[in-house]
Amino acid sequence: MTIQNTRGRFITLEGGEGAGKSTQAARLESRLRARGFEAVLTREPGGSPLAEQIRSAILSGAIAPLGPAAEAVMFSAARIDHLRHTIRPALDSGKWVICDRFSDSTRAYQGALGNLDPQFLRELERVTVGPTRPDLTIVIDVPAELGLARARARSAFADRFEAEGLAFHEALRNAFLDIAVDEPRRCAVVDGAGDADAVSDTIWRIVCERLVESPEPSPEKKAAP
Ligand code: Z5A
Repeated sequence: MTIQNTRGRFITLEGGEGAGKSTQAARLESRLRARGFEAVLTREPGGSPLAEQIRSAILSGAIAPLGPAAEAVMFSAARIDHLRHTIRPALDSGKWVICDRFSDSTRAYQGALGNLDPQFLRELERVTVGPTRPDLTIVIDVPAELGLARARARSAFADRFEAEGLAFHEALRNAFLDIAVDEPRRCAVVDGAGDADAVSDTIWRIVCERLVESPEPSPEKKAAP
């Protein structure tokens, strides 16, 4: 199978808690590397030294009392540093970037669930991300109960968002599915409830199909937000 590699590709993985994003991001990176592609695996919030410091502040819950607008600004500040120091340099040198969460998480967590003004979020995303939009976003979809059970089995400690109740996580799931419906050329929804090998095979098939046969940026990417 031939994958065009004239420039770096930017793939993001999104979804609720315990969907399997980190597991699948690592597998995708391995598959790309095994085929000779240079790939960078990174995450949000974080992915650069300053962004990792901001991550600690947000996930500790220290920012939460300031409300969702302040959290959105903090995630965006981390994203600006991450884009500047990690994502753009990698893409510019022809590497593939696999990012565990990106701006759709701000849209879902702070936007949909925080009830922020959509115009404010669109403008924040525009100044934060600029033209560096994902070529492909994999939304890993699992029932909220399953995702939470996986997250809790992995760690007894619940961070800022894991501590929210089931209704929050069901609404979160719907927010990610809505994003995928709005931008079908950029997004692909993958059922994450199966075993990790099967999910990985599905993601790999989508990456090959979308990035081999449609090497140009999608219309949504050119136009958004
Ligand atoms: N956040 C935000 O609000 N706004 C933003 O703009 C951004 C983020 C960027 C970051 O937390 C938090 O920040 C996040 C959103 C918010 N909310 N929380 N909490 P994080 O980085 O610490 O964690 P996360 O991004 O939410 O990921 P996660 O919940 O840790 O899960 P995951 O990456 O989707 O899953 P995983 O680590 O790959 O797997 C979880 C467990 O399930 C693990 O034990 C695996 O071995 C197991 N697993 C994975 N796949 C399978 C399958 N297929 N079958 C069975 N078991 C599996």
